[in-house]
Amino acid sequence: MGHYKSNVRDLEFNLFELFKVQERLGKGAFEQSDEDTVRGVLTELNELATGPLAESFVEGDRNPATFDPATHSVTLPEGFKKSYQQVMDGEWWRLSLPDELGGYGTPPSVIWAAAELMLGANPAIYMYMAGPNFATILWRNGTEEQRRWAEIMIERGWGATMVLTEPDAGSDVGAGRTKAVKQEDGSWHLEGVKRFITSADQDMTENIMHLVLARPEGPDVEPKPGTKGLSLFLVPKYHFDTNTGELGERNGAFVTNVEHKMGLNASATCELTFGQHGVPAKGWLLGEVHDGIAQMFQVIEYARMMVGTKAIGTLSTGYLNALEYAKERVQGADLTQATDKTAPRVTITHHPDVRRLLMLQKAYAEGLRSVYLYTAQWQDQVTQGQHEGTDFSKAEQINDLLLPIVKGVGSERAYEMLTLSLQTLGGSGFLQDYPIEQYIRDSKIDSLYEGTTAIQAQDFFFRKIVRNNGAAIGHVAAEIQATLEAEGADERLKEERALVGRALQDAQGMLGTMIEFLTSSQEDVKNVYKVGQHAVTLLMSMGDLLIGWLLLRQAEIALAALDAGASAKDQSFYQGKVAAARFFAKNVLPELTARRKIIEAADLSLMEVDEAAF
Ligand code: ST9
Ligand code: FAD
Repeated sequence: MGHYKSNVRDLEFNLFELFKVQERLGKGAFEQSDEDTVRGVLTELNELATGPLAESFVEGDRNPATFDPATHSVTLPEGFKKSYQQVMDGEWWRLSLPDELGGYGTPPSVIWAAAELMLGANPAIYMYMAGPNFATILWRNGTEEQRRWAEIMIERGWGATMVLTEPDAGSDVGAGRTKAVKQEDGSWHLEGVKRFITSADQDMTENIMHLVLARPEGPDVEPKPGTKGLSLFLVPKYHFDTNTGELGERNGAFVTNVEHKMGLNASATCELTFGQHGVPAKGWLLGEVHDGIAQMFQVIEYARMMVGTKAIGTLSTGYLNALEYAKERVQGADLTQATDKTAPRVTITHHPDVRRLLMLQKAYAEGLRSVYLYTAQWQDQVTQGQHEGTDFSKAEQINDLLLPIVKGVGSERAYEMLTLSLQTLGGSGFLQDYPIEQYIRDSKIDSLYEGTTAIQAQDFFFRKIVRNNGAAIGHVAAEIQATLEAEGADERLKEERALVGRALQDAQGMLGTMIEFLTSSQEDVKNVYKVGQHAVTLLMSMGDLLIGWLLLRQAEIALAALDAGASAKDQSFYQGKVAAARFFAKNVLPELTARRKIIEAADLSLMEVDEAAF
């Protein structure tokens, strides 16, 4: 058996029982999909994920991507390349393409459920599959000729990268100095050094299209500071015939280093140098100058969702591995017989503390899965609206609001809970005989790249709530309130409903206080520090609230299914849903009250501490 333990039953539960994707299938943008095709996609991908994809997960870790400085090239381990080829040959990347580029008309919620299987089994492989997906950015924003390039990228299975970060420009992308100088033939020559670029070289595809943010320079270009002065350039590794895609000369973008990392070792993280090796690094502007950051955010939004889903998928397999171990490991006597030295030894699932560890992991894994799929079902509505020409702005705003929760909360909680997965195994968890130590190393990156948690928290508060005048968050709060006040709600969940209600009040209280801090910063600018200090607490609390609410909705469905006489196989599944909702409501949600008090008591003392005193 490979390392990867999927949870297709829970994916189907979310898609069909909770978010009712079947009601959106077979019409409009999703004309081509029906319930059978969706279940078929999950079944087939599950086989691929648990088999060939999972197979090279360990090999990719123990034999990281290697770099040859003489040829500026990266080589990946053979087993890993085989897994990549299998998923590419299956054309699974088509799932996320629009119809006109050969997609299947699959709803985003189904695409993300499918993505969880690949990301949980072998995330680095998924990340190398960026080419066809990033081609859609050319398709959406490019000239007619660049749209042909998009087709070529897909037809020939090229790789692709997103290139923002520089040594002095990480979170602060606008500090980037890489420049692009306009040439008479309409192309641009790029000069500069980018770092930490994922998949900037590999030996699996014939070409790589780099999507690079650089500062344009030319007689008719007005320089602008910060992110608004950046443009997006298409910089291929090899030049190519723009009709046929046939490769030409090597372009002057060379990988000049590959990082040695804590985890995710199969994914090559590269320094990428432009125009410093005697060959100009030629790029072509996408769309208009200074549109770069907005265009790049089309990629970033997708990638932030991907990172959250990766973290959550990893937590799920971590939990299921821990559960399997706990069911078999015999150690100690039942606590009620602890003083009887002759009492029979029991499996560790009998110990209250192990149950605490397991139920926390389960509640977060299944709650967070619902959070990303709840987000994705708003993306379904965006896609449908775009197709029908109807107003989809509400769905778009709610999706935007939820992305920092999927990314920021998903990555932080997954990492935290994975340490509990490891803890469940005792000393064995520390060994490489089990996958959990690798899960922890591989998932730590998720709270860092694509914007650290602090950046997600600020995005959530300033852009997604304040700038949106609270419209999207107001809508989500109203949905939660509707669940709490629903007529005929199950009495057996009365206590849990009250606890979710209390958490909603606490979260609203936190937000109200943070808005007061912001408002008062107009009089004393330093008050904005209070927002900065507590933005992550707010983000995490909103995440917990969403999880508690979605687990409650899951429990309501589960109780109804049990009442209706669920099959023997499904009974434990549904009982588990009720147990997770109860546990989370009673053991996690009350923490929000304390966090609210902490935020209400915020002051500036932290900012007044002399740096030397740290
Ligand atoms: C990275 C990559 O880390 C990690 C790995 C990636 C691997 C990719 C692999 C993908 C695989 C795909 C596989 C597909 C397989 C398919 C299979 C299918 C089944 N939303 O606030 P301002 C824009 S990459 C939207 O003033 P500052 C907006 O245009 C590196 N847009 O910002 C705005 O203008 P306006 C990641 C947003 O103070 C403009 O920016 N690095 C948003 O100038 C300026 O906004 C980072 O993420 C948003 N949320 O700059 C950097 N926010 O306001 C993190 C901004 O007029 N740092 N815009 O609309 C930040 O995000 C900063 O906050 C900052 C600040 C740079 C935006
Ligand atoms: P810094 O920005 O220096 O942050 C350091 C600390 O300060 C963090 O805790 C951060 O939260 C905090 N901080 C910084 N600014 C603020 C602020 N304004 N408010 C509050 N806190 C703040 N980049 C790409 O362009 N393409 C890629 O493909 C890519 N892949 C990557 C793969 C890996 C494995 C890694 C490690 C990085 C990758 N990156 C990529 C870069 C990644 O996006 C950055 O590392 C990330 O955005 C953070 O930037 P930084 O590392 O410079 O940290």
